[in-house]
Amino acid sequence: MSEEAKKPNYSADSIQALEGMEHVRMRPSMYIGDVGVRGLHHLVYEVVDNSIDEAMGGHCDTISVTINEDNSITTRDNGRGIPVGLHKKEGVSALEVVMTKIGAGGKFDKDSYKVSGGLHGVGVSVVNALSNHLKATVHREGKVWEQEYERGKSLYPVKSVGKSNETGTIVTFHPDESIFTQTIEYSYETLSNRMRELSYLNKGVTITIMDKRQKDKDSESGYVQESFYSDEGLKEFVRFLDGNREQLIRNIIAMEGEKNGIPVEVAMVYNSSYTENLHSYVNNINTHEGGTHLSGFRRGLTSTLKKYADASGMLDKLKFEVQGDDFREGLTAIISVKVAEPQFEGQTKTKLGNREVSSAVSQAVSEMLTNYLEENPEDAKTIVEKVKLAAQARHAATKAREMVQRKTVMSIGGLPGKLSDCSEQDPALCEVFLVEGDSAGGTAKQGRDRNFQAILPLRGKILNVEKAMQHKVFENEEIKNIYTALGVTIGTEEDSKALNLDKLRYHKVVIMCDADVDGSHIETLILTFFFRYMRELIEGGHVYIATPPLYLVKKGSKKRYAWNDQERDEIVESFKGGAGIQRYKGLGEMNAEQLWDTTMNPQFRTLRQVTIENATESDRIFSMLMGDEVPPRREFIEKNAVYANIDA
Ligand code: 0RA
Repeated sequence: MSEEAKKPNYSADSIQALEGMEHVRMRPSMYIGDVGVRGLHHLVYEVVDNSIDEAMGGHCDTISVTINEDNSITTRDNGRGIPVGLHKKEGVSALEVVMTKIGAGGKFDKDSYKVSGGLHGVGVSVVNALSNHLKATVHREGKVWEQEYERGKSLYPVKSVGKSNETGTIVTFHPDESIFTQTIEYSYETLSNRMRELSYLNKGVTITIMDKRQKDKDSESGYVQESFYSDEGLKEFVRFLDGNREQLIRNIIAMEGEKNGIPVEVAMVYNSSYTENLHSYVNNINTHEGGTHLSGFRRGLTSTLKKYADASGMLDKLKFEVQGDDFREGLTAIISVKVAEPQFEGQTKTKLGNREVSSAVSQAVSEMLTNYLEENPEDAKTIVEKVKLAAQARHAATKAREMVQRKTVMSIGGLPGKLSDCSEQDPALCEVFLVEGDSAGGTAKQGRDRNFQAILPLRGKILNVEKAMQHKVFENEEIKNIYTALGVTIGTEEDSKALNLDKLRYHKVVIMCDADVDGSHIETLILTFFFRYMRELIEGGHVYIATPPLYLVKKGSKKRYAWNDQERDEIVESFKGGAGIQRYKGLGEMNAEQLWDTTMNPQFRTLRQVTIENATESDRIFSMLMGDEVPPRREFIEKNAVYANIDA
């Protein structure tokens, strides 16, 4: 299909509204990304985006989102309300046009920063098309107006149902099960995280979320609910993100203003960790792949700090050059820009392409930092010291990193001795299992299909990269083995830490651990490593978690596996008494054939794909989890990753 045909149709007098709406139902992924968990939640963001737009225009300060008992969603705002008057060209109410015409959803005024690319900003009509029922209620012009729809088709003309001296829009929609076949169950956690994020990104707006499926007798409404309001915006966001880290300077450095007509907001702080922690947003959308605003930030930061450090003479004794990433060790920063016509590029369309944004951000950051350094000489000294230490550590790590690289570049001979490789040569067809422990590794090796499945046993607990300096990470034996086995190299011309996946040897990397506390911990450690050092691997959809069964239920020659207690009980019941239950405490308790049948055979296994739902939140949680305590991994997983059940 041509690029043109993939885009939603934005031209005003194009094919009929109906056809547009039907196209959304026919090809929903083109409009909302996918029809899984992500797309389902995207419907809510789409409506809330419109409310946020009202807030950004200064017309709205309160937004609420309610998950109803039946998984329908109600959003409310006190904005101007969707116009209800006659839309001359279409001959129906503007509300009906906004709700039923693809691409007409946008504002009629141009002073808002409505997103026109990426996945957001496709319009409420898309939500309408993908809902089996939607009701819009508008308070405007002294009245309450209403219209309902089924699968995007209006059931009656817009009608007035009462009086009101307020303004605002209320939308209740129920996602269509025939579109969202995987699930229509909303995650409170996911929505709540996004609402918190939005409140930091749009200070002064109160955003409330309520879950009518969950009772809470201590809350005002009797249901689980939270309310977010941020007075200081990004400053508070940075404070929240770094809540589990040790702050190195007295204040959070922040600026807000307009440069070359582009609204720019930045907040940053240094902490005692070794990780760089940058998050960037364009029109409230997290730009995972970065782009011009992020490179502008980096440039401004490097040049300003370098200038200051050089002038201070503190780096005079250093025998090598300080590099860009030295300035970012232990840095947590958020960059948020508003761009009228953003161009999104990259694999996931989350990389900002607009050239003019780079210098705007760079200038803003230079001004902000120059001021701060001048006014806070002690903090300035702390920062330069930190940069110096980072440079020295990097220098020490270079050797270790080169070892990893050199090994990886080598052909078969360089593969780790512990790797049992597969015979297939096409990476797209190959899988590697990272297996906890040598004994389970042995079983997996016997049980696998050696044509396309490779096994890499990992000894015990791998290094906690969250607490280790870079050179320790690259010196770690198990981690070196992972790099080498996967064929992943580090460092490009642009960025010494960037990942190179061109030579990735397996398109599926499966973490296979025991279903016990230790197994969970190891799984978390491996995920932390991937998140910090191979994030692109996760983003590319290459990381999976195997799900070994918890029980074997046996009666005579009848055998069935169960993955949870409920399944176990159902099987026991179906066997009508006399069944024996074996609880698998580890992979090692299964023989090769059982492991193949239940966990490795693509025909019967369930792999859970690891995706990063919210990088900012994941970051915070990894820093917390891998700090000094090791809380249960279950909790962490639920919060951090969306697992798509795939039977691949
Ligand atoms: C079109 C035009 C105007 C506002 C909106 C749509 C609007 C849409 C949504 C969706 C949820 N809440 C919303 N609030 C407003 C401009 C209205 C005017 O010019 O008065």
